[in-house]
Amino acid sequence: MTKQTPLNSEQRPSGKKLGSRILHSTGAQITIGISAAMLLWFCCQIALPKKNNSQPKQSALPVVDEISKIRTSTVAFKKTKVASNAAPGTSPDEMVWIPGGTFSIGCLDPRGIPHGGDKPMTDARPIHSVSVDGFWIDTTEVTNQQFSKFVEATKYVTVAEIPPRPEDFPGAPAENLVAGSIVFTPPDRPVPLSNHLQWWAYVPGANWRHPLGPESTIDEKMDYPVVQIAFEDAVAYAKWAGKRLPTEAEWEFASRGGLTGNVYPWGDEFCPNGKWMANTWQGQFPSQNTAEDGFSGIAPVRQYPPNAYGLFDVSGNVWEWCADWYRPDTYQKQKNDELPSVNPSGPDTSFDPQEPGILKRIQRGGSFLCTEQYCSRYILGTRGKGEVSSGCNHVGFRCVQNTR
Ligand SMILES: [Ca+2]
Ligand SMILES: [Ca+2]
Repeated sequence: MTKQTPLNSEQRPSGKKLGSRILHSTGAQITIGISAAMLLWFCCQIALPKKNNSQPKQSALPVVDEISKIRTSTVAFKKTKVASNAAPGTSPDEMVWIPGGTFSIGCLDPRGIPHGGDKPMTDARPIHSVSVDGFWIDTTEVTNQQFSKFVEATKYVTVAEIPPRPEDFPGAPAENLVAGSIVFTPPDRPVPLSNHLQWWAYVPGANWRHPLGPESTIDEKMDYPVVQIAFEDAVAYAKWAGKRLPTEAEWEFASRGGLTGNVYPWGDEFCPNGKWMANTWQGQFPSQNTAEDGFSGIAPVRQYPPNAYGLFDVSGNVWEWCADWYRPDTYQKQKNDELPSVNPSGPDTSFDPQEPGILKRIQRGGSFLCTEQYCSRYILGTRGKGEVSSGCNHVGFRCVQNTR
């Protein structure tokens, strides 16, 4: 077991360990089997793997604590240079052309700014220059309607719909090897934010068709983003659609809308002129959701103003898978020229010191569960991460495409 500090929003449950523990648990309710001892959480997310993954070779991390350096530094964001690449043809349906260019990726320590939260976001530094070529990007998160067409055409079965295999969880009681996924289950009273078990549960039968469990449905929610999607599910959809997942550099370039160092996709103020710009969380997390922004859960796409590139919901609503493996030192390596900074695709291994051995890809933008009390990753430049085999009811994706 990884050494664990008191749980906080920088931590998330170990996918493999959580899955293993759940599946090994006994008793009528599978969620009882989750215990804090094997949880490592990150932001508002949780993980359940389909199978044991082999861990890529890991390299040592530099000791980086540059918070004070960043705060006192004049180094920040160099002006974004948007390329003049014309779109190579007419836009594919519901996509927009991003001409690419050079921009400063990452974020400053957001602590102290309104809605900035209490996390230093050290893995989003050093801020450094990155260049990306032009690409098309979906204007919205992939919707249930879009994903339904994919499933109808291919008969694709998502990870959450497949029962865990006994060989992947040796010794687990057969009755625990049931298909399902992770669902936000808020307590009815305030709870310390140190124990994520109080608002997450593994729900048998939860999947993209039934995001909150077997009784839930998407029948009237075709314009909502699809959720309960593992990384490989998103990749399969993208391939079918002739698209791919964005790199985190592409995602961030597009989300900044041509601006420089903006805190949010729309600018630097969370609610300019009192207007809600994204679906996040208001109230005391996780028990009180005042939904002042209009939605207590996921919103249909396009309910808030788009950014300057016409992208909706890049911050908030649902997290969005990106193609890159997660490592906390990716940006340092890019800055050091140990990794490319032109069309960067991230490291070739995954490593999260909070959960060594768990394979994670990048997720971006935060979700309807994000709040400065717990996870402020609606702030641009911040980086999320998710265990690759895990879905959740606040994780979705959008796609990119290079040419028509
Ligand atoms: Ca909301
Ligand atoms: Ca989003």
